[in-house]
Amino acid sequence: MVKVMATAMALVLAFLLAAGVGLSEGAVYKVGDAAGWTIMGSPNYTAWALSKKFEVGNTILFEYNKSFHNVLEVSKADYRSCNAASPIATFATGNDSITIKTTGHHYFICGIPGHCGGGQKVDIKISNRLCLLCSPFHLAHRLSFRLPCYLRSRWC
Ligand SMILES: *[C@@H]1O[C@H](CO)[C@@H](O)[C@H](O)[C@H]1NC(C)=O
Ligand SMILES: *[C@@H]1O[C@H](CO)[C@@H](O)[C@H](O)[C@H]1NC(C)=O
Ligand SMILES: *[C@@H]1O[C@H](CO)[C@@H](O)[C@H](O)[C@H]1NC(C)=O
Ligand SMILES: [Cu+2]
Repeated sequence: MVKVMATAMALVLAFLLAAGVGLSEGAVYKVGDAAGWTIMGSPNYTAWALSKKFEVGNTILFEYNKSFHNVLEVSKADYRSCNAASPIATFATGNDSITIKTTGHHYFICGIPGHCGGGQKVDIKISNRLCLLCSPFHLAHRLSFRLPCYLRSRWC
């Protein structure tokens, strides 16, 4: 009996993991929401990023007028100092979709002189603590269970 229950629980957990991962994978976040990637109105991209719960597999969309801006993925040091001279990757189409494949910080700045210093920079952070647990909590959250929601906010 105990064995049957353990097997059933393992199956449920496996289902939740699979479903949770599947749900989060397709999400697209447009940087700055309606404002997009700009210096007009000085959007606070730090506050924007903090308001999201990014997960591996999410897509970050930078929408901007390419006559005035670009997107450089940079190191932490270059993000801090707004150094545009040695980017890890450069995007310049004006409509760049970047899928985040790893946990940790992903730093992006605008490479046009003065823009990063003026705040056109964003730190996309994907937490790596107890990652496997996040997916079922994510699903449970969508299904409106309150307790997993609390646990998730503490652990993920
Ligand atoms: C942007 O938002 C962050 C987080 O809320 C805050 O710490 C920071 O002071 C804000 N920056 C500006 C320039 O308002
Ligand atoms: C970008 O800005 C230039 C100059 O204001 C304008 O002519 C052009 O139409 C804009 N492009 C887009 C895609 O908004
Ligand atoms: C940007 O690309 C997305 C698809 O990746 C598309 O839905 C959207 O309309 C595009 N926006 C512009 C301004 O071209
Ligand atoms: Cu710019």
